[in-house]
Amino acid sequence: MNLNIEITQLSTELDKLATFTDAPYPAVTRIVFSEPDRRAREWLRRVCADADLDVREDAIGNMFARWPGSDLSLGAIGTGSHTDAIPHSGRYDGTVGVLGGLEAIRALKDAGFQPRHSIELLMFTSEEPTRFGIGCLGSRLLAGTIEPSVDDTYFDAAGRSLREIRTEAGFTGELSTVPLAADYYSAFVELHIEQGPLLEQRNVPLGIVTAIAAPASVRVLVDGQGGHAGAVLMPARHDAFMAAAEIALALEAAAIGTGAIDSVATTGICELFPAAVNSIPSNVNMAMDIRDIDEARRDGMLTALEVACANVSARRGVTARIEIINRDAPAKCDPLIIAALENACATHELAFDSMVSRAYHDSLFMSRICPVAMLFIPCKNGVSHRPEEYASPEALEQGVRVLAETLAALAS
Ligand code: HGY
Ligand code: MN
Ligand code: MN
Repeated sequence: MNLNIEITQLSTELDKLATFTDAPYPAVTRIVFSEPDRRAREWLRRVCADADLDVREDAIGNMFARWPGSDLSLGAIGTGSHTDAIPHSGRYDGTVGVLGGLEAIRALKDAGFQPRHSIELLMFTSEEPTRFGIGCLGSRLLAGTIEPSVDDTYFDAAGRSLREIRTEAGFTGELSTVPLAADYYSAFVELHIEQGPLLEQRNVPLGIVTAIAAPASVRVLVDGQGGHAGAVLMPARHDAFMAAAEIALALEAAAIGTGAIDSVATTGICELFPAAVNSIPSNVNMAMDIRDIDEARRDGMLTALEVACANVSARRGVTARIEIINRDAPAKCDPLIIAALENACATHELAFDSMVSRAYHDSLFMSRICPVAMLFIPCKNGVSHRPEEYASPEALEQGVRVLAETLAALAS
């Protein structure tokens, strides 16, 4: 299909979206339901309405912009991603899938394409775990993989509940209305930056994702004995931080020890109490991110963490509790959608690599209710979650073009 991708307009929109931020240029911070997030949502509603799409939002703030097809009895073809951004990050993570998806739809409309299946653009609420400690909140609720009761059990760092915060942002329906019927979508395709260096290193313009890694995140709460940094002698100490440090190192050893390159583990949060230089830490709160494309290996790392907590607790006279925040299965991408992406690449004579996604995405949870696949574009030096994050206009154009071609094939 002869598609005209308006890359200048897309780049302008990506730059506009980046102005909704709590961090100074060029960084982006857009935490879910914060002021920048709410202004970004308002802007995105307008931009979707300007493209003559039917826009609605659900009780958690997932946004749906629909291009009705000729046969409304068919499951829609979904595309989209997220616009929330972790602190001091970049302007392409997630937004490429939302605004690139919108541009793909506009290009199809301009080319006179008539979809049989409706095509629907999604902007998922809270893909990042920043505010509530768990990622993909909007897509998890859409897929029914977490209970609506999280409305009153998820709290942000200020102790405010999800219900209170989302209601204040104007989303007042019940979360029980969010889950979608299994046949609501017949396919979902997400365009995203690779967030890794492989495509750029191999000089390949596109990546077709075959599987998405299985993420788990846990809290480890260590309780020891505090005391005076000078008066308590070493043999008498039950230092919570030294125990926590051993546990964190044990987790790293477990990830390296699987021998598989897909095993990764990170201790991303470590809060000491009372956090005074001359006071032995009495309590430590850690949060750990554990992933692998192979679920059994991922669970092996969780078991190793449990063993380390028990051994270190016994030896150091502390207690270490593990709280599982999430422990998700991986996703296999759908062969038919992968084939449609491959055909679209061939149509436009664009090379691609087949690859796994080590980052999780909303597609991971959409895979619980419909067939999914993802299309990656390169990002400079593989950098993401940092202000230097960058995707070139050429990479964007190629990604949007193949996405549009794929959506047309799936919606015909
Ligand atoms: O952490 C992730 O994989 C995603 O970028 N939120
Ligand atoms: Mn991210
Ligand atoms: Mn993302």
